[in-house]
Amino acid sequence: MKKIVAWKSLPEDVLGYLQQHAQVVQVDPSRHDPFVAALRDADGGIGASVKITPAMLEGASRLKALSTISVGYDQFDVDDLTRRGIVLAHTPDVLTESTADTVFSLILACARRVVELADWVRAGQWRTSIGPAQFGLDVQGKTIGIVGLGRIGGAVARRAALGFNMNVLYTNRSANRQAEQAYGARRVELAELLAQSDFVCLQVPLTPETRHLIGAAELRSMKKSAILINASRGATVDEAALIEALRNGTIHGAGLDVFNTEPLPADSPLLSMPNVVALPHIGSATHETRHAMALNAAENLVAALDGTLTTNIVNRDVLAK
Ligand code: 8YV
Repeated sequence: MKKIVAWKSLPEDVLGYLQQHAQVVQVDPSRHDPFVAALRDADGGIGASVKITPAMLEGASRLKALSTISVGYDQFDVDDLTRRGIVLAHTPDVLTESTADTVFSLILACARRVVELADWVRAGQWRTSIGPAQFGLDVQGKTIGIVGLGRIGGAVARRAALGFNMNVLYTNRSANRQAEQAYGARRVELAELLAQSDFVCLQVPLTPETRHLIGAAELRSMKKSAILINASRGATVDEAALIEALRNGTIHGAGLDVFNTEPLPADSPLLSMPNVVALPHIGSATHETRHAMALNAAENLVAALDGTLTTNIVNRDVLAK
């Protein structure tokens, strides 16, 4: 029987499904040596949120497939996996809508100061009817700039255009005709997007090209009234430059679901800024979506080990080997 290593706990039914196809060994990824030993003895692996380095795969000669319970795959060295002939599968699609909801939660929370004012009420500060000191900014009718108009970016664009009557600008490697037709989205250069947008949403994967895509110069080129939303990966933004920009009013605020270091250290200056909404990387984190992701990843893994997987493959080149 094939052997699968799981480095994240799985819903019972998903574990049951995997056990119909293989022996499943659950490991605690914080215990490095037993984890690596288990990978050496496995045909496949499934998990999320842990860096899998080439060194960890030395000697894992049976390993044929890894399946991440995420759409992002920046925890893996894809070229190294391809060289080793290991298929990497991921879970796009199933998390698109719930992640776009998280992005919109951040947009609304920042613009209408939801977290700050809820804290203010809880602290017993609401003593007379509110005035301009508690007012926020409109979302409807404003301009949203989406950096990376893939699946999740497209779902954000739909909410923005059809739900909030917003103008949609975007950057992307290729034109997204569907979003242009359905949501009036306009493809522009990053400089124009940053200069024109009231809300700048980062929806790019983390790659060497997107690391620190938004730094001090980009923040300076945004409107003073702009709000930056990041639910992609922390490292797409130069966090030190962002802290500076938020401190000195270069931009108005930020809604962040992702950070340089996660969990966000308790002494991060971001946590003491009223113009920041910080979430604990909840992008896809609903009961329904996380279950769908685990099942999708398990099905991907079983099919990859059978040699029948045709979708959700990160490194297609490996199949040509
Ligand atoms: C989580 C995510 O990080 O899918 C992604 O890329 O960012 C998230 O959904 C997590 O890995 C889910 O287990």
